[in-house]
Amino acid sequence: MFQSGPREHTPESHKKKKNVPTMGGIFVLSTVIISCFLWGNLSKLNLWIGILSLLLFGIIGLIDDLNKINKKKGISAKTKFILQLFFAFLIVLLMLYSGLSTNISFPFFKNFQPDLGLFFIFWAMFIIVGCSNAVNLTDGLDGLAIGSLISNFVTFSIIAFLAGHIKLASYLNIPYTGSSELVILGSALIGASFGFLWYNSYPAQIFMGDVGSLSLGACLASMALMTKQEILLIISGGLFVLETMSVIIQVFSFKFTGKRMFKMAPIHHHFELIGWPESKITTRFCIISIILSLLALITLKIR
Ligand code: 57M
Repeated sequence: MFQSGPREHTPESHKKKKNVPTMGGIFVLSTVIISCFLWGNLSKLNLWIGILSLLLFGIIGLIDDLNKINKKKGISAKTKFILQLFFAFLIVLLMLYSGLSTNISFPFFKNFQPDLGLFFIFWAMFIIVGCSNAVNLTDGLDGLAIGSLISNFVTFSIIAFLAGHIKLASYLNIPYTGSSELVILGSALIGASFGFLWYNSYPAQIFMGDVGSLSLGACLASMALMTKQEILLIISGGLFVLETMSVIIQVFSFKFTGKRMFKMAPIHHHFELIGWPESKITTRFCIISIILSLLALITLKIR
């Protein structure tokens, strides 16, 4: 497999990781896609949209990973972002073609479901690109990204089941989205993620690479959108939000005050630099992810 070594100024503990192979996300994606073809109802467009999210964002990650390995530098952030926007636009168009409504549903407020109309396209693109990059930023410690993804895949597999069942959706006052086939996708993602975590747990024998982080993040966002619960993604994916916010705060704080808010961003590096062992950071961050996922599910009952 290929090696992608850490960058300059990387925390000391990461220097010894330069020989860990990356792009393990290729195994995750192929396992998920094969499982969907084996067990999924391929007449369901939303299953294809989930698979397409994995493939399109996986292609971006694959190109970036290969460039990092062969040319020691990934594709430019601008090219990566333009590709992400374009692929997200295609995915959202397919979602609308499949009959997805442009309304947004909020936790706790069952009767407040504003229709965004055409603006929904930009909103959905923001969710997909934002989640994809947030997972990418989070993927900086052994087991951290995949561990927090698993709790989110469980959450949105349960939501896909509930929103795909007319009586249960009506009982919970959530939009019926006919998303039961996404339970197959979610289950495949959970299984493949556990398989990857077996080798990515500390000390990691393999990293997922951008091919894994970008694609799994985009697929999670697509599941949230196709079950009409993307706002819940902000709760259950709160760790990804925290990691991204830590970078934004760090960059703006340094830009406007010349001082860093954190010893290093994303925030998992800050805890490393204050002396927390890597596996303790991962375990505690995954506990937070599990709690946030449970909170997101509990809001379905409080409406
Ligand atoms: C994704 N990639 C890891 C691995 C993984 C703007 C800035 C915040 C960008 C950010 C960045 O470059 N993010 C890219 C993070 C890298 O992991 C590879 O990348 C894939 C995921 N995309 O699958 O192939 C390193 O992370 C470690 N790692 C593990 N275990 C894993 O399971 O230990 C990854 C997975 C791996 C390995 O060391 O090599 C990464 O960190 O690059 N930049 C950063 O995150 C950098 N932060 C920073 O510069 N902060 C600044 C400003 C910009 C906010 C500041 O605080 O002032 C940090 N990352 C590195 N060095 N490597 C710190 C500097």
